Amino acid sequence: MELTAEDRRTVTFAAWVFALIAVLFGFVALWLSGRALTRADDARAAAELGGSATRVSLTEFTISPAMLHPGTDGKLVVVNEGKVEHDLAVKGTEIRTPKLAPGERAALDVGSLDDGTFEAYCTVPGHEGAGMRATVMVGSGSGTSSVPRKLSQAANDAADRRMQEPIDEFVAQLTKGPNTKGAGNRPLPPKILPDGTKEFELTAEVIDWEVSPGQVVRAWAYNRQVPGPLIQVDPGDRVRVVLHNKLPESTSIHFHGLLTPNSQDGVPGITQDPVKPGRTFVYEFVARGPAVGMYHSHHHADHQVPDGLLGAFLVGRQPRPPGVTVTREIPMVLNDAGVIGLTLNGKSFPATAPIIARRDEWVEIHYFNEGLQIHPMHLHGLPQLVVAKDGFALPQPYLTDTLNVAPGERYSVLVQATEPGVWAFHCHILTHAERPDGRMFGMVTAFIVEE
Ligand SMILES: [Cu+2]
Repeated sequence: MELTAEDRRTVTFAAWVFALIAVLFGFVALWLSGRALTRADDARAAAELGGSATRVSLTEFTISPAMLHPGTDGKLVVVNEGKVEHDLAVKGTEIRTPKLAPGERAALDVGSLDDGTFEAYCTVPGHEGAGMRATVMVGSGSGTSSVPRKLSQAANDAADRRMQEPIDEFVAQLTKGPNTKGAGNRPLPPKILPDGTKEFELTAEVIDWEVSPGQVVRAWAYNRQVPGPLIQVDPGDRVRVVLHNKLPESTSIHFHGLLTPNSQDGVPGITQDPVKPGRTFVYEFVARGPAVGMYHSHHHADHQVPDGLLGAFLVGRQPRPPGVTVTREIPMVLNDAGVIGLTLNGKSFPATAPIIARRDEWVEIHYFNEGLQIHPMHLHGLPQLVVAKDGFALPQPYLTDTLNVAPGERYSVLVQATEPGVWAFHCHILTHAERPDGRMFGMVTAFIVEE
């Protein structure tokens, strides 16, 4: 086959493009291997200079990172990656590296510092003013290790007392009542219409909501509560949900986990128009079940739902194993985002409500994950018998002590209050349950078994 001049130009051009791509790949490979070497170097230096030391880079005129967390050995590896001499010193102490020439490195032992934050800087005149400042964080709050390097007994006792405070506040609820204003999941009685339809009115508006004692946020709520009111109907009931939008933006309600006609699915742009501020929209369907559903916004849902537009919707009840009599059904709505944050039923510990049961009583807990993260819900002392997933009864219920609940999922578990005592009940992603200073918050409550 003969190539025309046009063909040849195309072939030449294609060859050039290939060559260029090959060269680019070559550069990327070189750059990557260079980086890998630098890292290997750093790891070796860190090992030589002391275990898990954290690397600090000095350049003109920054110290990077700006927050320095010493390794578990109390050391920082300081590297001068600039073009002139630098050093690193901790203000108000004798702790400093020698003057480092470009390319030199040294270990800085800050292990003698007490817990807390300290200013670090380069002592070369003018360099601190030009920006070579950083903070050294020792002990609690350190990203490297929450185990303080050095703590006096008094400081340890003070930390223990600090950690006891929210627990005392939680326990005081048993005698003094809730320590925050407002509670969600309050059962919403229906208005029975002449044809037997159960009508529920939901008003969406922005309200003040006390998440934990003194922490008031601007929540997006149904009927002035987070979670919204608990809706319970029976299979076969005709249901009417009247939504009044008093929010500053459009909204809708999606009945998650309930089987509704498509037109009632509540997805603006797909099954309906957005419900504009000031407008009312009516949803109608026949409840099918049993079902463990949720109702929540499906418009700007990324913020409207975690900000509070969420609630539990139960149809009928899950089948129970033979011989088990459940005395109470407890909705447990999990959230982790928006203004409400890490919460159980719209409250963060110590404002969460304890579950109190008499010995040998069976309670049913329905988890609803309305958040953006997974939550392994761990109950101490009392096994959880998982009987339904997303409202579908399991052919073979199973026992567990930690149940992973993903966003959108619902699990129904039965718990028998066999062992008296106060049993911790919390999400086992520990940063969802404890602050960096050790105080419990967020997704923590207690299951209390009384004699
Ligand atoms: Cu969690």
